[in-house]
Amino acid sequence: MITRETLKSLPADVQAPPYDIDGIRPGIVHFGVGNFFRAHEAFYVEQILVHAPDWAIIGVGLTSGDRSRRKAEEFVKQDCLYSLTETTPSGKSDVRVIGALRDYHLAPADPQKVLTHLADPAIRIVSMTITEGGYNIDERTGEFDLKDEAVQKDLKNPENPETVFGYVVEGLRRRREAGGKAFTIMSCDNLRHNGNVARKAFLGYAKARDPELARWIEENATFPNGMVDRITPTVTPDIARKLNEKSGLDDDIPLVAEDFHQWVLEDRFADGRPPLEKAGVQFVDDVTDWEQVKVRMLNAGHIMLCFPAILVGYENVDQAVQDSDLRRNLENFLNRDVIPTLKAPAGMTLEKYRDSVISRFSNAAMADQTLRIASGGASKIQVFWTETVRKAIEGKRNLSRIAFGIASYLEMLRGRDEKGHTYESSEPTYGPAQQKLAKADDYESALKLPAFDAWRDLDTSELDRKVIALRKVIREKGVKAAIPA
Ligand code: CS2
Repeated sequence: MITRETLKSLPADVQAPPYDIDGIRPGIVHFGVGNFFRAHEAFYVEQILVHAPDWAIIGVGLTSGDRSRRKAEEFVKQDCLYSLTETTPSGKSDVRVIGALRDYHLAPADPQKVLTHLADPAIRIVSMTITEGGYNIDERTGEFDLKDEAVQKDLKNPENPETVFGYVVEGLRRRREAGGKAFTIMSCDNLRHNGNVARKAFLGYAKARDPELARWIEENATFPNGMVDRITPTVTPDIARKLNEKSGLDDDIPLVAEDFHQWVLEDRFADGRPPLEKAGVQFVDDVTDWEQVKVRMLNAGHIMLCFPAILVGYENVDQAVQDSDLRRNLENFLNRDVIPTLKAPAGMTLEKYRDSVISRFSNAAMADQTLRIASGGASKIQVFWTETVRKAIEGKRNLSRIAFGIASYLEMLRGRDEKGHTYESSEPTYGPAQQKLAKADDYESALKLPAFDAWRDLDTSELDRKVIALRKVIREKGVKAAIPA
């Protein structure tokens, strides 16, 4: 366990927070305190607290259950301190203890406590990493899904919410009633136009709750779009042990991430913002081109690599990218399907970006997991591949690589690799009926899964035919035999 006491006698190579930890105060509430948030937003905020001590972060977890409770206990026991090890592809590492997260609440344990923070004028930003699928948008209509059970529950009992939408909107209602200001709602998820998606989601909920409140939120809150980037693996007990061995710390919640990190953000804040430019955040007027490149190359490439890699039996991303067949497929996908239909932001070359992505995937010191990348594949496919798929179908381009990606995803969902090992592929948005489709033996019925909803309005007959044929090849001859030339 590390505590405030530990900060007084850190091992020589471990950096301490560069500010007085008793002198910082919260200005941000963050929903979804996962590893990515801890290695990204918290890492950036950590560096500016020395200049602006009133932007520390209060974390909120929304899920109940044993795992969430254990996580909350671990955070609180360590006074929300944790170590971050940054590793370069050549294996060089740096360790620091991060103190920017100053408190952590499990919302279901004390909803009113969370609402009190959200109503507090000191909180000027509410940020979130709630996953690509967490915004409750129906891909077929593109609208916030009011029929969702949890949303319905919150609408019936809005002052005791359970969803992030319920919390944020109730927090804003209290601020309005007190004559206060709205806060900035800042999504840090890997979505194209994450701010616009958040806007649609929170206003969608607010309109159903109270149209006048929704109008006030629309006029007073802001939803900046941002591109976020840092590969942050899951920390298994084995990785945790190795990290501690190396750092000399005894951290119950250590973290590892690549040395690369990037955050491009629109400068639209409702009530001020931390001077994040001092930590390297790029503020721009329009983030569109940046996020397109990141999502359509890095994230899309990640799943194009990892779905088939899981079938081959690779556990780690660096092993997958060292495999010449899988790497060639990834390069062909980026070179032929993505780059020709993508616009580079000024000053960026897509070929260079591609090379950096491949080098980042090769970072063996992180032991990033193929199953982490594949988890939530249904939402990731829609967010990361849609643009490329739509452009390919509409432009009558070659569909083989996309079909191979989809066929690999569907075969991967069946939970058994080519060596006969079974694994758990997690699809949190699939209910029992969809799980059944995902495990079905035939090659066709899984094409009804919502993973492909975002292009269902197009004529997919050729794509579907190819997917079915490739699934057959994968099952009969192995995934490598199905890789398009
Ligand atoms: C990954 C991301 O889970 C995924 O699909 O592609 O978590 C990726 O590591 C981050 O977006 C990197 O910024």
